[in-house]
Amino acid sequence: MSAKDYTTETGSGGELHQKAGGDVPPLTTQVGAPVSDDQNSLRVGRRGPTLIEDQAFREKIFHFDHERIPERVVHARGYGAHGYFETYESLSDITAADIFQRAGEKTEVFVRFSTVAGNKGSMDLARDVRGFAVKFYTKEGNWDLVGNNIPVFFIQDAIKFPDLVHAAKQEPDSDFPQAQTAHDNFWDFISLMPESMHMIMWIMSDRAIPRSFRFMQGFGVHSFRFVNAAGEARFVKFHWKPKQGLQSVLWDEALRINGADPDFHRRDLWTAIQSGDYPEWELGVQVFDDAFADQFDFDVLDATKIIPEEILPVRPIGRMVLNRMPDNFFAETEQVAFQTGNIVPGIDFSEDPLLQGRNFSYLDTQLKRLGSPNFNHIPINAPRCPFHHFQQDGHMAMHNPRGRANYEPNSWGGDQGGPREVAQGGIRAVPVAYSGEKARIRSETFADHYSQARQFYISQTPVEQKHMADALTFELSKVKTKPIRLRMLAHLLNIHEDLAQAVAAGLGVKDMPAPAQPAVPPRTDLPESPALSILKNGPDSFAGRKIGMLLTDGSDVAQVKAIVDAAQAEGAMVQFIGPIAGSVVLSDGTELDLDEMVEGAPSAVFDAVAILPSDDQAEMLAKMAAARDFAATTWAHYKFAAFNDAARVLFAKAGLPQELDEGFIPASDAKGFIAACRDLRFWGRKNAA
Ligand code: HDD
Repeated sequence: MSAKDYTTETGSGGELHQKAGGDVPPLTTQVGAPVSDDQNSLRVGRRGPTLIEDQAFREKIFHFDHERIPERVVHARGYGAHGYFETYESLSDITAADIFQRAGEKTEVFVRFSTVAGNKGSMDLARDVRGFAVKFYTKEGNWDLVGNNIPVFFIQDAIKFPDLVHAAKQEPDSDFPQAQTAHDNFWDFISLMPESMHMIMWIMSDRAIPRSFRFMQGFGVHSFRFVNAAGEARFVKFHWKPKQGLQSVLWDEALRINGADPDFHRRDLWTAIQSGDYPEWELGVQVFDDAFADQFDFDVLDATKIIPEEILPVRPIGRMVLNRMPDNFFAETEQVAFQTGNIVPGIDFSEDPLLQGRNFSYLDTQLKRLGSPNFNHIPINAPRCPFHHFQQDGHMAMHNPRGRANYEPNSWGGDQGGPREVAQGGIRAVPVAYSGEKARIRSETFADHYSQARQFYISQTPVEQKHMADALTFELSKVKTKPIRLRMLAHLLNIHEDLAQAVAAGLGVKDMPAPAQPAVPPRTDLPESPALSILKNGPDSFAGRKIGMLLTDGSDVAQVKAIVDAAQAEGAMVQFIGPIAGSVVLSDGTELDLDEMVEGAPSAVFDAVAILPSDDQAEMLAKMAAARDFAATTWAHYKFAAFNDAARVLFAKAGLPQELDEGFIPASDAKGFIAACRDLRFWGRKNAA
């Protein structure tokens, strides 16, 4: 066989190296010329140099060299999905926004979830805020609600955003650490920015390590305005509530998940949507007028504050269903360009100085990232409604004005004159009256930095409070500069004595610093807000969750089937895990294909587990470190487990107590096991420890 035969005629893939024909389209160059050989560049002689006339080669390498675009300066790592928003009822009395006029109407949406600090290739389970950006393709233009899974922000004024992000990302000399705030620069900055304390409580809570995008809330953060057709304006805050309920992982699980599956959140969304288990969120609003704003304890223009739901309930106004993954990640998820400035008639900004600054940043950044002012010509960014304007030319211009007119006013009229302003409706700023001196100034109504931080802390369950203290201790333990740790403790003292003491104890600080000097005295009279706790707002079903079932050859088919059936009835999913990859032969001789081997699937990637070895294989399983770890971490992470008698051999070797607790349920009670799983974790084990 000649060399050419080897690489071209049969190819290295042998018979699988198909040629075009029938249903298989021809491979072509960018301009459509069919390619005869994509294995060998054009060269002189068998071993000679490559020829520059090989356009197919040059075009291919040229394009490859330019495949990358700059990643987002923040929120670089993200994952998107398509879906729709369905309006519950007409809101015409409070907003003219077309999307909220007709009950039952569906509007196409694209959502991108993200982490903030990590680079594009960083892991999903970083302790971080999650972006929750929604593009609504409404009949009157695209409306982007660019929010987070946390309702407050670190800073009050956009001018501090570059400092915040510089401090949070890798340190500039070493370029580490990646995707985490556990380092000196971040806490140095934060400890000098008391306004960040409320947000710090949220990111040190379990909100910053969600189990999946499907189980987290979203918030528009700022106060915006709704404006009705009569021009009457009210403030509005937006909330997304997952129908799936709230759920987070433990920090130790996050660390393990990052190793076992850095794409855990991506995979979760992908798998759920591809299997038809469409995640759903309800959109709710807090609507209030100037009178409410004036009497509220804090400034509604301050993005470091919430309005507790117990004071102003969230009114559900529609639901969002995500039901389709992008065809192509780059084309859609990477190139989608969200802008806070993208509002539609009936929605307006507020004067929140963070929002005002964002409105500049999001437009500006797209030019850097997408390379042309025509980024809205990319299909994912283009409106679905008709659009007409006189903007033209520029790199990659796909839509240019037709006809003679490319300016207005013009006297051409008719077909030639092009579009004109609308006489009614359209985007109109609410005519809010302002006066004052030009000054770089912060309102004194923004001065209370501790009271709502405390309110968040006292609204958590004891388990959640402990997680916050642990998270702060962990992060500050990575800070090498001792005075920074003390500065943080000084702030914590203004939030809650117990929290400060717990962190000080963890850090081995014996001489507690004096409390930080507050701009205004912190309040201790704000009541608990149960809506702020994850554990107080968990799901009432185990639907959408995942069970890891550890099996061996000879595992009892009836036990397996009973749990699979009960899980399916609940809407939960089961993955089969074995000592090695491939399959196991169950007690009745059926061969069951495995999803994972135990080395590749720690218990941390599951919401609950079933451990069902056969009597014969239990000893063998107990000799495997990964299997012992599987059992030990199931226990350590307070997970529910179904088990059989043979599993006790593994449990003994894994160091589990002989006396198991109610979180470990005999496999014979499959329904009881699934019902218990609705609580997600058996916290009784933690309390007993
Ligand atoms: Fe931002 C991206 C959310 C403050 C500047 N931001 C970005 C994304 C989300 C948020 C979800 C990712 C969008 C996507 O998936 O493409 N950002 C927020 C929230 C904030 C916030 C909820 C406070 C309430 N951001 C903020 C400030 C500034 C920016 C104060 C600048 C002054 N944000 C940006 C940016 C990004 C961005 C640089 C990076 C990539 C992009 O916009 O498209 O413009």
